[in-house]
Amino acid sequence: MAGRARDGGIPAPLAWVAGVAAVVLGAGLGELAAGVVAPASSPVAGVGSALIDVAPPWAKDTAIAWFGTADKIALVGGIALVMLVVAALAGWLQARRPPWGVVLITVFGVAGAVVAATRPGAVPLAWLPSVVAGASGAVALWLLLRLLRPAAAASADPSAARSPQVGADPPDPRAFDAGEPGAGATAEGTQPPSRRAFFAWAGAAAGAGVLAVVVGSLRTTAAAGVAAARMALRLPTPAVAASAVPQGAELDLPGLASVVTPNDRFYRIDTALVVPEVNPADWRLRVHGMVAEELELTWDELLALPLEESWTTLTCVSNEVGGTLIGNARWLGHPIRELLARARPAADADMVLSRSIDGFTASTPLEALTDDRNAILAVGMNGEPLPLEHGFPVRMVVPGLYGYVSATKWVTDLEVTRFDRARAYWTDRGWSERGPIKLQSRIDVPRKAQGLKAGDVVIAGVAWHQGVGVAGVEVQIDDGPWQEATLATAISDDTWVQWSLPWTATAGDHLLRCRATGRDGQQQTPARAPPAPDGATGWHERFVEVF
Ligand SMILES: Nc1nc2c(c(=O)[nH]1)N[C@H]1C(S)=C(S)[C@@H](COP(=O)(O)O)O[C@H]1N2
Ligand SMILES: [Mo]
Repeated sequence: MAGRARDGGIPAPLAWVAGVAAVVLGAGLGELAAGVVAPASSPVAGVGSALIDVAPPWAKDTAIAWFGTADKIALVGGIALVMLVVAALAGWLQARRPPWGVVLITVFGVAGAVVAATRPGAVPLAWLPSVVAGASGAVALWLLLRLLRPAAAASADPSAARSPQVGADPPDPRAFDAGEPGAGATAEGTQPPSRRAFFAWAGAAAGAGVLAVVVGSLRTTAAAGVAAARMALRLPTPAVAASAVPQGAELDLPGLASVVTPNDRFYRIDTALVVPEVNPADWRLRVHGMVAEELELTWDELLALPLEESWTTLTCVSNEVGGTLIGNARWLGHPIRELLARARPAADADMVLSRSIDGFTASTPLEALTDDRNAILAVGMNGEPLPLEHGFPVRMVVPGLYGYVSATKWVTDLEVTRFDRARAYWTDRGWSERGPIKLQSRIDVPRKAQGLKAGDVVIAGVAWHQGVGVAGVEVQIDDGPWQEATLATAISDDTWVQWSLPWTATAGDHLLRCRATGRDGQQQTPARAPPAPDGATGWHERFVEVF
């Protein structure tokens, strides 16, 4: 009987409910606080961002392979799930071994605060939302279980409920009434509090938590002055305009990726769980390191420089053969080579380490930024200011290199250095130091689950070899001869190009394959390689069923 008195006799499911309700309230208040302080200081976002940074490369690959660009939603969902499990555990601990449940929640709050405060770019109050979350969760759990204790003790030993001496944590039945939440003590002080009151309070706590999340996210949106600043922007007219999309560049086939990718359909890959909000008025770019002259550039100074437009197809190194982590846009920006010419890099420098406001870094060969390709500090994408998630206000775009070694979004710092002196974000995680984009081609149509009817159809897709250009694409149907597809007109050697081949499809199962040839004569290798460490290779194959 002594053991029963110590654990208060609270059934485990009630303890779990108490834990979950307390943590939902705490997490909700934490998100609300983050809405006021800074979105990136949210406990969930802070822990998520830290997880992204410490995750081993295989975990990142798996996340992208499983969830694609929904990897962040999956991560947040995973964190929420873990939090619920920990919450239930905390409830159970607090019922069985007080005060360890409260301690557990407090420890998580403190850990969250440390993580949030030490993130790159953390605001001074970044620790606050986690402290709010931990403290309110811990207090809520303690109060909720106090509600149950007299009831549990009463059901274990009716006479004991009237004695305040029962249990390690002497409950005061008078303080907790069986009535409505907030009703306070009534005359019937010796009545054991009911579970109804517990459920009402637990429900109220969880409901308040959910409400706080909603209000917190509204606050965040309202506070997004950066989005408003972006909307109000008008970009200068380019000093050098991009070529128009040539006639015949767009085959306009249903299911085929359009030759220009609209901004809202452009793939997004980055480590930023919360999109950094950089106000153009506060933006600065520092150019420093192995240079004769350090530079600092403001937004107004950048816009006053001659801006050039160019077409570049951006590609992610994580793109699998046949994958969709690739897009083509018309970028507006100032050539990085001009800035570097002003800064005058040392003769033995061979790399530029670009850094974003959130601490991400990329190592780009100095040569790729000083030769005559269109390596730019971009401010515009398809005729608009960069969307926030694509690096507003300023990012890098470098034709011919995978994004992880060149396309730094929210860029604020260029350090001229050497490959043997500094390492970039993904290089530290096992990816190749350099990342030239590999020659690739992809079949877009016919689609797998299309329900293709026998007869005349078109096989079509895209091919790319940025910086070099694509000379041709061949298609093989089943194990027949390789047939030359017709290339659409390429916008430039830095963009992908569409291709097509008419096919009289016969009923049955078929295997389609494609391979490209570069303008330099290189043929796309059939050797299959995974994305890590420097980009996938192999031929894209697609099975189709024809009825
Ligand atoms: N600040 C920052 N910039 C970044 C990244 C990042 O994680 N953080 N990811 C890079 C990678 S891996 C790619 S493929 C491109 C993707 O650019 P997009 O999201 O605009 O398509 O951004 C690059 N720039
Ligand atoms: Mo990438």
